[in-house]
Amino acid sequence: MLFESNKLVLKKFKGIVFIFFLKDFKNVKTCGLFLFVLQYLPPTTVNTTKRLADLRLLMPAHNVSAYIIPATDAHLSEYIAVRDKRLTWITGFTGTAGTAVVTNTKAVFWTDSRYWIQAERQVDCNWDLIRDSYVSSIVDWLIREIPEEQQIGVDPFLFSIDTWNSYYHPLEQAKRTLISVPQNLVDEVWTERPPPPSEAIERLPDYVIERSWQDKVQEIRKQMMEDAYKPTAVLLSALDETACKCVHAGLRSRFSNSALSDAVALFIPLQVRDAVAVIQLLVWLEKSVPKGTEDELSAAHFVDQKRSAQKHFRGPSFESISASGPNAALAHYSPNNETNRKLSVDEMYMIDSGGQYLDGTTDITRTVHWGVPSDFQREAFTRVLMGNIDLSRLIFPPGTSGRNVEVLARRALWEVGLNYGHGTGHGIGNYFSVHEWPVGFQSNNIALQAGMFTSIEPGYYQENDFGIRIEDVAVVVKADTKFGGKHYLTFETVSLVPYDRTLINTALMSREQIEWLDAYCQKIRSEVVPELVRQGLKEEHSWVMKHTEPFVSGSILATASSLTLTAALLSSTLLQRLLF
Ligand SMILES: [Mn+2]
Repeated sequence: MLFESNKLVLKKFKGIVFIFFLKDFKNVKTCGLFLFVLQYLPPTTVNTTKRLADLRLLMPAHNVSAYIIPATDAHLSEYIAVRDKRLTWITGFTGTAGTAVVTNTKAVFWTDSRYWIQAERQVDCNWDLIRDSYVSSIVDWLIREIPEEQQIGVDPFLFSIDTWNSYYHPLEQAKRTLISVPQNLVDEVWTERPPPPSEAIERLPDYVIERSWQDKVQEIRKQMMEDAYKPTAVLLSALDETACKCVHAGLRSRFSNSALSDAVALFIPLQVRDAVAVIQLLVWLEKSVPKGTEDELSAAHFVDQKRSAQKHFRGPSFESISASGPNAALAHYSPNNETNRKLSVDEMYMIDSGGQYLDGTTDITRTVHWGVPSDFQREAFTRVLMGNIDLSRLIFPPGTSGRNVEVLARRALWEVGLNYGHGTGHGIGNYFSVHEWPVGFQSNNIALQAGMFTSIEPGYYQENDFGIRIEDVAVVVKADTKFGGKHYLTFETVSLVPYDRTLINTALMSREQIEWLDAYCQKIRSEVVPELVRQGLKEEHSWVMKHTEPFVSGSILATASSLTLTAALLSSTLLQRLLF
């Protein structure tokens, strides 16, 4: 981290470097490394002094020397109501992942690499940031700080049994006790805690429901009877689980809306409609960025507007990551008024966004450069793309878990000593949670099965400079293999937006990778172009044709199929009516 290397410079030169420090790091806090260095807090931090003092006053009555505050709610949701954002209230941190521990003298906050810089911008000097997110790191810290025989408290409603066990056992071995404090101590001191959400519960229309709730309950009962343990009841606590399995309607929260059965057939047209909105954004930015009129917020707003014009749109699936230059190096940055950056032809730009539609959920990231990228930027982008392609085109036997194959998304980067500090993909719901467990590439995800939707999203982040991520949604499908191995699987990429060619160096890529890329471009032409034509988007149509030209020069196959396709399109009376 540059922040840390700068500390070293400060030690050597003291006063002289102080000026640079404030200039370069005005958006992250400095908490007085030396007596003469003034404490600097960015405007994005929250003063937590009184909140912590109030919480500490309550701890002796419950006989706890430390109190653990996780980021989730009683349903263990990812996106939670403001009323449940206890971690945000006590720390000032607004990201979706992290854990805080408060003792009588210390307040410490753990989060993963996606959020390190955001935490430095939001959390004040009462807090120490630990750049780690593993429970083992928190347990080790507790054992160092809390004497033997003392107790550590948690709200039992905010911990799964697994998480409870991962704290309880190592603490017990070290003679410290994890205890359940049913009354949430943050709630006790949170005087202006907002009321529960009051949005209406929405029932999905019948035309997007494939199976009734009665069918789903019947299916669960069947599984219970077949199970070796013969359970007499199944507990469903997650909001999306209960909404999908039981009542075919869900609680509307800000980002995840309602419920739907698996409607794969409806998903492809959805991805076409979503691609139209993202393509409109890219075309518009290509024209307006050189004029210097647009910034991260206006771009995020534009794509939301374009999505909202598409059929069945219900809202964004998460807050868009619209990030230019160094802001994109923060993998999960979202712009606000303090950090908003003007878009420029001299910087790379990343847009990670998605929509909730009645017939599905989308999540896509594209990284672009409107000027001349450096050789390093081009190589890093190309290697991220190679990783995306290598994983996407993999054929694998049934029973394969995502964690066993995700290395393919990193190989091209590892080869040159580069990497990324986040997961490679997550399950994605169907008009549901945009990060849907248990599908994905993490160690606790289940084996991949046909019909599962997952994101594939390798990246590369160069701190204080730029960030790259290429994210597509892919569905697991049956694969054709030469020797017909039974039930082999592969991915089919369903996101349909061209990758920025300015950043692709095909000299680095294998023939197979380029062929995959060409086939993907053809798929965009055959699936998205008719919809652009239908929606009367001429400029977007020619932009897509230009950005999906075959890479393999003189490739008879690719040229022939693009000609056939163009001819087929030209013969369409609809197209003729719109274009001529
Ligand atoms: Mn994603």
